[in-house]
Amino acid sequence: MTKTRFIPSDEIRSMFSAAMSAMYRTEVPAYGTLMDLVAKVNAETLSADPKLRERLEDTDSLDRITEERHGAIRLGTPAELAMMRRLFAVMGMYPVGYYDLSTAGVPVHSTAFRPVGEASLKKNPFRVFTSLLRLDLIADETLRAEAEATLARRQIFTPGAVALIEKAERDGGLDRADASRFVTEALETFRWHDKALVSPDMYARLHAAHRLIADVVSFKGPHINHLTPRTLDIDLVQARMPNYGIAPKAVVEGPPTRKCPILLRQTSFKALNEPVLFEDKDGTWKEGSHTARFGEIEQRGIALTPKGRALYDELLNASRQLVRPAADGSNATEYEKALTEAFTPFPDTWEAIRAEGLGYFAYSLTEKGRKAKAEPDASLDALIADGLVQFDPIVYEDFLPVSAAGIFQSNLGDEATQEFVASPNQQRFELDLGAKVLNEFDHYAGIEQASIADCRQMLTAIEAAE
Ligand code: OOG
Ligand code: NI
Repeated sequence: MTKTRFIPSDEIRSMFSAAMSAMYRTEVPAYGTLMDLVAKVNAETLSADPKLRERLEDTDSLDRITEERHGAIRLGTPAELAMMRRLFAVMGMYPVGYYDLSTAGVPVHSTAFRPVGEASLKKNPFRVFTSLLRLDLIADETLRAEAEATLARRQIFTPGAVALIEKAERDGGLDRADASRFVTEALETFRWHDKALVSPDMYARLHAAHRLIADVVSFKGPHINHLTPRTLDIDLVQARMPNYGIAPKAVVEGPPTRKCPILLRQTSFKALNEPVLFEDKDGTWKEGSHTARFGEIEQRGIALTPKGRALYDELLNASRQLVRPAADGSNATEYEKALTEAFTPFPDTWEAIRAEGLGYFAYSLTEKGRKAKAEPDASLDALIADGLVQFDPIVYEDFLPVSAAGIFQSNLGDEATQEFVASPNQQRFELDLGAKVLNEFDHYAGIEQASIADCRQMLTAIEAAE
């Protein structure tokens, strides 16, 4: 019997990410422009900073950056979320982290589906920020019931996609032909539909309750609402966007500009107003419009430990107490100044970030270390001081709730701020998802620990190898 040859899930993810990018490029041309700008800025940054290029090359991270992007979708029901988890699993993407955005006036909670483990991340780190609408946060009971009924009627996955998900689960993988069919079928779920599922009147009522509710409930599927390339210099891209005819949002979300980038900085351009047809009760199609899809870029820095993250949250809060960024950009300069000042207590050298236990690092042997031998009980600090071991920051692969809320807000129309009572409900989310989300801190700590163990093993086994 010939054994079926499954293709690696990492490869299916790469195929899917490329297909999604091609689709979005034709649907939202400004995304293509942004990709070109990012590629240019990245090339310039690398040629101006040979040391950065060398570290990225040595850690095998350079290739992934040009291919790297994340997207976002918003789902309407627990069943959609559960099936989406199974769909992403076929591509080696698993739910990591829980984000409650209700505090920020957005009636959703979310996770990020992404590859886990260093090898998979290096192959292709494609991730999708996935939100589930929380109808329980909608006060109007009639509207809630109507929204639920509309959502219950739609089927966002093609029968072909579902069949292939089941096949992959049953057999443990997909062969090349199935994988390629799977990518085509799965892509359908993320496509834009210009014919709404609801009447103009219902759209207006949903929209009045919250623009996000209208975005989720009115359509046949959870259109991908942005795709975000990764840049090596977000300030430069932000500054140049207007030259390319793109108007960026007022301020960059996340930490201030630093020598040693931490976590994640993001900026976006405003969502497009797109023509949509709504079917009236008499069966005629009425012209209308909807704003949902936008563009975003991000710069990723080091993943922080719980201690580092607590300091980040504290400093970000402190700066926001001083200046809250206005949507129209009128106080952008003051906000940036307050942010930079608030962050002075956060050390800005890799050595200090490491010494204070604020960030996660991957350890490797230096040139000297590769030829040396060390005592098994030598401390890591001693190995570093002796020049045998070096360390590189581990990239933050996840998201930030305050930033995500800022991105949501800037694209929902800035007047749409609405207050909800904070009500994180990770348990409910995991029940709907049908699985627990992975804790991102444990994951980074595991990568760090494994790199230390590798160094120690090589330093003590060197003679046997020679
Ligand atoms: C998701 C917004 C969050 C990010 O990069 O933080 C996000 C959305 O608007 O659906 O993508
Ligand atoms: Ni995003």
